[in-house]
Amino acid sequence: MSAAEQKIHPHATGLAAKTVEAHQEPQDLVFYSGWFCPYVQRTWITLEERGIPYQYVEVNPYKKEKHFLAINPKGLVPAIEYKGKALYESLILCEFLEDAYPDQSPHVLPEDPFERAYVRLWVDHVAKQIVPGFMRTVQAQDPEKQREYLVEFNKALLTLAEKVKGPYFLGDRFSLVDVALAPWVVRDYIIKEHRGYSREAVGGGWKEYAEQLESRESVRKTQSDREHYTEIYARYLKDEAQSEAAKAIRAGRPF
Ligand SMILES: N[C@@H](CCC(=O)N[C@@H](CS)C(=O)NCC(=O)O)C(=O)O
Repeated sequence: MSAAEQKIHPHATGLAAKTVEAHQEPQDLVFYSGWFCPYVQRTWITLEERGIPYQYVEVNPYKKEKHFLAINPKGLVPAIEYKGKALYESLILCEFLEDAYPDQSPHVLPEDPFERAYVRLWVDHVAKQIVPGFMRTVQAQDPEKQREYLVEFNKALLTLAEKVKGPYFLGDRFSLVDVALAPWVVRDYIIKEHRGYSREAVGGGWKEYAEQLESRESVRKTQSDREHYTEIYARYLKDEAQSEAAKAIRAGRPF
């Protein structure tokens, strides 16, 4: 791991810093987070949406510290400890929070089995098409490749946008599809500034939907100041990042 990655800004800023401050007390659920991480933000949004009590612990996953590897052997954030037992992987954590706190409303998964499966189907689209599409567009260095990946990324967004009932994916109800996607929507200014992306160009009402996601309270409350994300993405834009995700994208491996 590069020295630069080990020296990322040490803590959340902006609105996220206030949320961190409000979650310092010990709880059954310890949330191991990295303020900068979009995968973390999924789990964090779910915790905030559902009003689940949690203790926030900041980790720099690039340091691969022993105490953290004991919680997540992959050394990735997010991870949690729930009553002393450890779990990780952002979407699995979001689903775990549904199962472990069944009486806590609201839920991000509907009750109806068809609707639940339908949500998972579109979460899968976000995970397999949209997120890798974003990363490929950011990391590509050849201008022709950048354009090609941007076209593919826009197509993946439009496919989803056409299914949005509005204001959120399922209509009035905020669901796991919105949760899974929102962290990349709030980071899309990076490809707007550097890769020619525009929300308008996607079509299908994408711009309106993206605006709903970024203004949701749980999304805003888990967001740090832009300048610190910009530092991190500068390495991705030069394809110099050494994170597991960056290496997988470079090698064309699924992540
Ligand atoms: N598939 C994982 C991805 C988590 C992930 O890649 N987290 C990054 C931070 S954004 C990390 O911990 N990186 C450390 C590394 O790559 O060594 C999830 O959904 O939770």
